[in-house]
Amino acid sequence: MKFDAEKFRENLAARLRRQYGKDISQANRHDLFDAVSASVQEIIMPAWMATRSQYEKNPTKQVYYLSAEFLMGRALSNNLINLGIKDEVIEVLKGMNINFNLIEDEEPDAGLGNGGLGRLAACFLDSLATLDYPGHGYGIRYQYGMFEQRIENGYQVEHPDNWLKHRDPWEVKRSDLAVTVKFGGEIKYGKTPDGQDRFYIANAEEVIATPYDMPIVGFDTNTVNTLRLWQASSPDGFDLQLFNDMRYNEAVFKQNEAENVSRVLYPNDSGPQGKALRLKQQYFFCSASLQDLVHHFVNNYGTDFAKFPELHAIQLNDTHPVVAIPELMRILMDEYGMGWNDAWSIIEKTFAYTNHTILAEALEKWDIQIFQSLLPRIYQIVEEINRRFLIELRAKFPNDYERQNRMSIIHNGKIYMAWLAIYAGFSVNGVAALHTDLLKNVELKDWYELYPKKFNNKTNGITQRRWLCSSNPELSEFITKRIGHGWEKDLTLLKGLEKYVDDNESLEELIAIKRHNKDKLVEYLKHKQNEFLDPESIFDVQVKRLHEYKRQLLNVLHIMYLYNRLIKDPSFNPPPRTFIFGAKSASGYRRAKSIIKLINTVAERINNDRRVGGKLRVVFIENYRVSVAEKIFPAADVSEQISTAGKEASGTSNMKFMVNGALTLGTMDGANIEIFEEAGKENGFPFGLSTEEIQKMEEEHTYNPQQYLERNPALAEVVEQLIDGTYDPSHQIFKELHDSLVYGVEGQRPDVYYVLADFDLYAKAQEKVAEAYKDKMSWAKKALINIANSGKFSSDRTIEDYVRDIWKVKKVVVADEDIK
Ligand code: 26Q
Repeated sequence: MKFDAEKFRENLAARLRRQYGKDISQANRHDLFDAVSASVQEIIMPAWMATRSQYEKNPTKQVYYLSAEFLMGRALSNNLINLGIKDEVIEVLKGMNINFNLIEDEEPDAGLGNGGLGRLAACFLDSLATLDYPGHGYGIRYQYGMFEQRIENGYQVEHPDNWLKHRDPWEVKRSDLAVTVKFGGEIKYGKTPDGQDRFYIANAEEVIATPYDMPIVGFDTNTVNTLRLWQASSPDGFDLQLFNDMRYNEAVFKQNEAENVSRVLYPNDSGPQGKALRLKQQYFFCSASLQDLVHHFVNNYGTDFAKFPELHAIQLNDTHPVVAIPELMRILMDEYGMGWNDAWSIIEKTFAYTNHTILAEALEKWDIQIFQSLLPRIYQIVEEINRRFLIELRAKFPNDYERQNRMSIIHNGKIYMAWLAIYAGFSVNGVAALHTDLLKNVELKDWYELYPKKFNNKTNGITQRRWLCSSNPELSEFITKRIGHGWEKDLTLLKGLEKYVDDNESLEELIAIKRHNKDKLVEYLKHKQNEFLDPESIFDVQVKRLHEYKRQLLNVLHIMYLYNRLIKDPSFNPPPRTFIFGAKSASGYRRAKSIIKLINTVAERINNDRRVGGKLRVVFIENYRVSVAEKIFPAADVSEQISTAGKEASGTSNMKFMVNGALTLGTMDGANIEIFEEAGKENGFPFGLSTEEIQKMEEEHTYNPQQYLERNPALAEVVEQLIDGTYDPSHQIFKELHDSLVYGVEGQRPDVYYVLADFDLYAKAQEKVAEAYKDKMSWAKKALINIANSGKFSSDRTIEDYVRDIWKVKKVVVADEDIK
């Protein structure tokens, strides 16, 4: 990318003048962020247009990643890096007396996702564009993204995330491509204007879907793909009659109701789901996206839909967009007059489904009542899909009525969205080797027996452009100094760093870089939270959504145990440690919220106890999100990946820690297994019960947490401290946590996630961490070995796997000459 400094400067000034009526000296930080971003957007535009026209010129297959979540974070720095003009822009701004770092911090995160699944979608888009694959995202333009978390009196309090308060400089509204999505109404059968007999819906509630496009800039390439997000609005606007009658609320009622569809991102609640508005969101963006694809197809190729699967691969990011399957059936049959069999043969070649969870309760099911009244025609189509499926199933397992019932897409009054996806699609994938094995052998065993060839693994990955180039420039320079460039697009080249694992100078430099990144995090927390951390201490970090299966509780109980030891035994002298947490809990997830309160309560106590003498500190980082994650990973020494074995589908923060040189303290779960495999177990701290051991206890009902409490008095003590007044004089706040471990509450077994069973093994692994950290050079060597072997965990590798096995798309290269 050629960069014209003079033109950029002029552009920036012109922007400020036009948009804000200011010159540079009058502009505030936000004005500057907006004008700089708009000027960058202008640089992106020609390549974006050229990419689109290349795709139009080459009728080749494209990938559409349908996802209810895209956790994009900030775009400015990332776009500059991918364009290859970051240093140049910083230079120009410096010349104008503008500090880039301050500008950068003005950008709100696009927090349109909960966690791993949403961030994975964002990493995939980056890799698709970088590798020159025609692949795009389709999702929802939530007006409010992931809530803003504040900690008040140790409790999480949620505030709305009004990320669109100012305009978003990256989006382009495409009113010309708006479509209508229909809800409710009655199914009718009758003649269309041109005399054909079709199903149609009468008296439906109509919602307008308007697309907003964001450019997805590839790294060191001209390819710029598109993330298209749909916004809901009312076709009728507000009611002027009612307004004139001074019935103001009624006047805007319909407008509000339509806009509510894309109002807010739903949390990944652990509790019962099935809210009608959530289903409305899902159908809203799936219907809009498929209408968009079909319109485009018909405009270019006419109505010979047999070609459709040759030009489209649609990846369903979990079950959230599965309603796209019957929606495409509806469009093909009701709007284009296709017969069932022809339409179905298109479906079977087009859709592929990714599963992201092993928790049975998280598999999406919809009440028939809710589904049918909201989407009557879609329900009818799902019934017909199921009728045909059951014929197939009965032929295969004629006498197995149990199985026929279990696998029926509709049973027990509910629609099983995963079943629909597996039956209709041609591919089902898990997101790590262990996860896929568990899908095949446990969770989706019935389905694997029926369709073994559909099942495949695609171990997750992360983009090194954001999680290394952008977030850790010093480590990036360290790498490039030794192995040259190239790793930005082929992370396996990091293997070349192994030459340096015994080079003291390199190890010293690595230590210095880590130290400097820790200093920067210390500085950030000082300003943001008035927290004073010791950068000499071990930074032991657990950042991820708060969930019982992720076992933040195991981490805190161990901290409470260390604290007890420090107080009782003055000769106990481990290296100083800082335990850092960052986590949001779904607003309705009561037990997760008590764990946040517990972390903060323990932190308050320990951090203010002078007897601890700087050996132990606990920090809860408020409002954990992508832009904060970018400051945390580079500063971490220890990566806490301590989920109950078999429960974390993959994990992706584990990979971000690894490329940034943190050592993994983790269970044999999800992608941790593959991380230990790549880096060598001796360069991390694996611990804990295996999936098999847990499965065995589960089957034989032999787990008795009481035994572990009896055998380990120090553990019994910390568990008792949850209710004995040590941390809470009311004895109430942590009672449910206590009882859930010891007795089981609300009909649950005690300690469902084997916290007590793994405690001792975890404490021993933590002792090894402390011991290992004493030898700085040997620690740095392990860190470098981790970095050198992190190549597998680039989302570029993941995308190549999807392309080869599932999507079968070809690269489309945009040449410099194609850009006008
Ligand atoms: C479902 C129904 C109603 C409301 C919300 C939801 C919902 C929303 C989000 C359910 C789940 C999610 C998010 C799940 C998720 O992030 N899963 C993670 O996906 C990562 C990428 O594959 C994995 O690495 C993680 O292991 C997995 O937990």
